[in-house]
Amino acid sequence: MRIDVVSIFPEYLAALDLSLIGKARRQGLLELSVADLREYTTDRHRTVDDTPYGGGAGMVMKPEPWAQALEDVLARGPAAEGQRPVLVVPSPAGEVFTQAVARELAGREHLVFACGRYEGIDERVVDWARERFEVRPTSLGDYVLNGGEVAVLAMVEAIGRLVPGVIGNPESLVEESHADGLLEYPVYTKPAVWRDRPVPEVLLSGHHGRVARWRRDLQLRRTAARRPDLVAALDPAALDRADRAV
Ligand code: 6GU
Repeated sequence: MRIDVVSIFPEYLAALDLSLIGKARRQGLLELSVADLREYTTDRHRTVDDTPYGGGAGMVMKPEPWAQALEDVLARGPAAEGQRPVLVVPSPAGEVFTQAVARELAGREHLVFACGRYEGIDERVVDWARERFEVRPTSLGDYVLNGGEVAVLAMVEAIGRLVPGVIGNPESLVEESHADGLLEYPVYTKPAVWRDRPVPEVLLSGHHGRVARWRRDLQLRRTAARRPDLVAALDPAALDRADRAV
């Protein structure tokens, strides 16, 4: 998979050299490149923003540097084989990024992230880009960040770990939160008693069936308590099938 990020703060993305995602890059599983939007300006001050038409607070990112940067990304990307690259535009006004979106994007060959700052990017860039990319305005959730960079760190990590080969033990992807629409069960390790708190007895029983039933019940109770919205979205038939299997 190839990932391009365009930002006026490329240093923010340095964290993608670390940990599992950094290792995947060094192994050639992910090809990740970060471009500085200011490299695509032509004036002496390397201007990327201007005042909004119609008035109002804040500044808007100018269209021309974005078009130059995205054209460069297209020119250097993998030769398109039918599939258009995906252009993810991080924005609190986007569609919410979920594990399902992460799964979908993990299957694509070329992802481009356009990090806006200030009040956003001139909307004509988005319209222009729709002729060249599959454009996805995407939000992490209902709160406001100062720019897309931190959101891109989160999205690239969530997507990158789903790319085959990036996680050593793919079994760990099966049992984690959101894999089956439920939250993860609680986990414990040694010692068996810590500061007068014992590990739940069933986990020491060696009885795999009882352990699986206990974990499943805690997943259901935890999800109902913390995320009733997730419970409402579950398919009851699939839930019954899964519960008969445990
Ligand atoms: Cl993706 N961008 C910004 N600027 N703020 C956000 C966000 C994204 N998701 C939630 N808040």
